[in-house]
Amino acid sequence: MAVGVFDSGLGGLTVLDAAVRRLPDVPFVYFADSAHAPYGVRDADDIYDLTTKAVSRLFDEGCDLVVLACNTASAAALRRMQENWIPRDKRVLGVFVPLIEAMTERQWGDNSPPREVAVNHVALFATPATVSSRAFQRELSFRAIGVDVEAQACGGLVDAIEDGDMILAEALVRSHVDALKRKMPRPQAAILGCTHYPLMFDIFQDALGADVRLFSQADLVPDSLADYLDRHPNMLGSGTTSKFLTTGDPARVSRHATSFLRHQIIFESV
Ligand code: DGN
Repeated sequence: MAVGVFDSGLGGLTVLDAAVRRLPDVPFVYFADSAHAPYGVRDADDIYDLTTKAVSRLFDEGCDLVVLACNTASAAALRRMQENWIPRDKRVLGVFVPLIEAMTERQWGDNSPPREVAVNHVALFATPATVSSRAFQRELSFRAIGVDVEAQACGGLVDAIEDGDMILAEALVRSHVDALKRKMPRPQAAILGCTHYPLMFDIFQDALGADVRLFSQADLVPDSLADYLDRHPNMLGSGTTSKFLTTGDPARVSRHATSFLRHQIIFESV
């Protein structure tokens, strides 16, 4: 049994790549719903339908555990899926909780009441759908009080990264950081709330300034996945090799993924 990793496009590869380095013996199946990307401009029902379809496909591949390496899907679909859709013998994990646990310095699964934390001026950079869902603020409110979150919807950034247009992507990062700073001049920490954005980590850090602590899911999710697998070894088997599926054109997606991660990745059609 492999672990499933889902994203609407290539962004989840930033999480997958780090997870493969952290868990080299675990086989993964990556699903990129490239034909329907970006999700960040779709409505919540649409995102729910597309996400459940993709996750079903990963279940069919034998993945009992699926990571939604997509904040937009985690924000718009995960709670609804957990309420009434996921079969008893399967698990679907999102990418918000590891981020919030790191930011609030909590151990995995610490369900004690919300409390004051060290960082209280936080910038959130995410897709328009993630920002308008306010899912980050909701999850944060279960764990921390008194945190002022200023969110910046980074319109256009996922498209620029998917197209490999790094000049446009850099210009967009700088203009979105400027827009955020007009609303919150001195954030203490910043959250990259989209799995595409770790590819622009250095540009975000440069635009924000070295004193702003930047949290990226590519750094945090692999450790929490390793921790989860330690506690749930039944979610894992052996014997499969990793594979990459896409609803888009596999040649084009493979080309972009390869230049994205700087090593060869070959996608197959779903
Ligand atoms: N990588 C996805 C996320 O984390 O939100 C981007 C989603 C999209 O399609 N815009």
